[in-house]
Amino acid sequence: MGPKAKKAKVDSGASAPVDGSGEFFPGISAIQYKPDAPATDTLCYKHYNAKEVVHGRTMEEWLRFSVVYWHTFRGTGLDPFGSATLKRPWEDGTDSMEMAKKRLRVAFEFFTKLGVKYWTFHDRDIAPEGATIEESNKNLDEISDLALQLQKETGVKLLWATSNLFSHPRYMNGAGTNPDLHAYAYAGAQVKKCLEIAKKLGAENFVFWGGREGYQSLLNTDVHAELSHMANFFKMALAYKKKIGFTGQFLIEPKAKEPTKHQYDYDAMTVIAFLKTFGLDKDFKINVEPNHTTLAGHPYEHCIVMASEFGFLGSIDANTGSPDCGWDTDQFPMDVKNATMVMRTVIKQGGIQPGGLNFDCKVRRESTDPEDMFIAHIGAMDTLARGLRNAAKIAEEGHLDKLVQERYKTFKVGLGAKVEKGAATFEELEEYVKKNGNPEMISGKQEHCEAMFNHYV
Ligand code: XUL
Ligand code: CO
Repeated sequence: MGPKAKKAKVDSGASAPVDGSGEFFPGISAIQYKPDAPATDTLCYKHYNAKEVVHGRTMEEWLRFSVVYWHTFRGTGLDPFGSATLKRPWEDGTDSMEMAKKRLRVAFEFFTKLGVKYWTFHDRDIAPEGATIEESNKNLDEISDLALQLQKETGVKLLWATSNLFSHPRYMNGAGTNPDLHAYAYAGAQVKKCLEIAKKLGAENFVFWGGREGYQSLLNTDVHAELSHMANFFKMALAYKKKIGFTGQFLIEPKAKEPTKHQYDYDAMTVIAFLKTFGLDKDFKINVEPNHTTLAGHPYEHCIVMASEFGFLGSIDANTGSPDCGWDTDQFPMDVKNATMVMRTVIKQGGIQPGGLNFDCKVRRESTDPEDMFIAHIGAMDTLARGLRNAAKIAEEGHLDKLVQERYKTFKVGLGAKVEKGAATFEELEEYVKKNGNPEMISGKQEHCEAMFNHYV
């Protein structure tokens, strides 16, 4: 922690009571920035100082943190081998409207005490599914009235909403790729309503994660039909967005596998190819989740970098997997090197707005105390804050950028510049070789870069 950070204005950004009062987390006060707190104090920020200016913007503006409703308020710790472990004191064990309203109040107390300005949800997280679409929609209307009121009272905003098109048995064969028109139509009706709710709550984005859009076997699947239907589904969503005047950014979230063995939106580059193939590339960006990137067999930051380089990075589901296991563990991101790589990309592209860093993460089923919900988010926010501080220093000192520029310098002059413009020919390349002979061996300097990177983290 540099002296500059210590002198900076201290403000957790929260309007929660600092005395720890509040109905649902009575022992926990609004989380404060305490850069000198001891290692054992994990209920304070040691690096994240919301209003401090780093690299020309406040940390809050760069980081745009968001809490997810599904893991944090609907997660029970259930796994394929065991039942719920996370027994929250406010839950009454029902999926009633009364419980949905109480849970929403719990969530807003949590957001406020944490000092996070955004939240995200699936339609079915916040309101119970009814027996008919009309009943489900009515439930959503009622719950979103309360959400709107709580947003107004606290200043917490909706980063994005999304439709759950994967939990209900009707979607077992997919939603926008379902071979049965009836299930496909249900998905359309559901997204239509969710777009209305997103508009009502001022969502800054809207996410499509292709939950069961993929295949289990190519023997029973017409992949061409399924992908074309999915593209037309997105075109209908765009038309409805325009019709109702919803201005949020549309995002597709790639994932390589799980729940289907092959998910169509495999990774960032696959999604870009899909968008370009079907003429959707001007209307959608990508919400990258690094745990999905690693499921695709790529390095942690790969999809973030690829999406950003081609102008498609819209938002980030900031989480991590365990490098030693091959499924979606949705852990809180606690690795400072990874966070530095992420924030380096965010800085390079001039910020992640109107997207954000959304904690699509769950506490471990063994982390059973309600305070663990706070500790997990604080730890992850501090990790990304450290990533931001490191990335800012890397950008300001410019050594890594200079090294990369230097590596490609032959493409800035003469024939290289012509290649970059797309104006060169094979004949000219041949002539160049005949004139200049064999290229020299030029070191890639990887270890030098790694050692330099380590200097900043
Ligand atoms: C699933 C996943 C989803 C999306 C929203 O792996 O990441 O929670 O973020 O549907
Ligand atoms: Co996600």
